[in-house]
Amino acid sequence: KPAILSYGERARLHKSPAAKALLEVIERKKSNLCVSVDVTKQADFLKVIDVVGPYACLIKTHVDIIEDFDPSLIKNLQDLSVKHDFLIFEDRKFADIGNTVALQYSSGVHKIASWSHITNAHPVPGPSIITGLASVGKPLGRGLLLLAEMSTKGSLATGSYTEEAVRMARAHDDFVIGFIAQRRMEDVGLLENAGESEEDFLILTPGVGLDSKGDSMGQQYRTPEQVVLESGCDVIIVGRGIYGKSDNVDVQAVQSQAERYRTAGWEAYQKRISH
Ligand code: 5IU
Repeated sequence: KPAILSYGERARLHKSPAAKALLEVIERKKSNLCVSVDVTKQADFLKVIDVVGPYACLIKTHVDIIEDFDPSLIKNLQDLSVKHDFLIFEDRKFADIGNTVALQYSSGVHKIASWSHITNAHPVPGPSIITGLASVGKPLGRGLLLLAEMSTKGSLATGSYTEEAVRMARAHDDFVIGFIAQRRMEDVGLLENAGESEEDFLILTPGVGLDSKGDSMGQQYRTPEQVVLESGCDVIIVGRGIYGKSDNVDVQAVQSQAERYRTAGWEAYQKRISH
């Protein structure tokens, strides 16, 4: 089995500008923590991001849940991304035909492609969803993650669905930089020369929590150690475990949780590469 490369080594080898930038920031900040900020007011959104920014390589957004959205939010988000040195991932989960997703990605109120370094898509429509999104995102140096698995109870993204997602990504690795998944995908989808090819898909993993096993709506949590060390994932995605209850942002608590998850994620990675 080949040795596990460090994030920094992978950054040097990667051909995708988006993947390279993410791997570089992970190495530079010693953080494989992506903070998911699912809050509904601009002020809370920016406050949480300003507090967690120093500890995160990536901030994951759902821009469509912000009820007082206006375009200044994007400018403020971009300013925070420069101030704290993180990338932006709009968790849009595109799922329509190529022509429609290209419009949803480029246009509308949110113009996601103009500010989000990374976005994601369900593979359910087939490869045309990738070519549709790539027509907009590739010229901008963006990267796409395919949803190969989900963290929720009863997810249908398993077995041959996950395998087909991996095959689709392999056929479009000029734009697909990785997967939302719960484990590494090297052995999925029958790669004949597993471990010998130059492919390097990033695995970003939601459903991460240190104090809870799940919520009342089907979410399931695993610890950073299970996700990074045991399952070999690259980036932990943490939401409520860090920002808690969004209606009352406690800056001290949010900061200490961000620090705690960042440390847990990085220690799990250091154990993984030293094995
Ligand atoms: N998310 C998941 N599971 C998945 C996928 C996305 O939780 O399989 I794909 C999103 C949903 C939410 C964040 O925005 O990741 C997790 O938030 P919490 O850490 O608060 O559960």
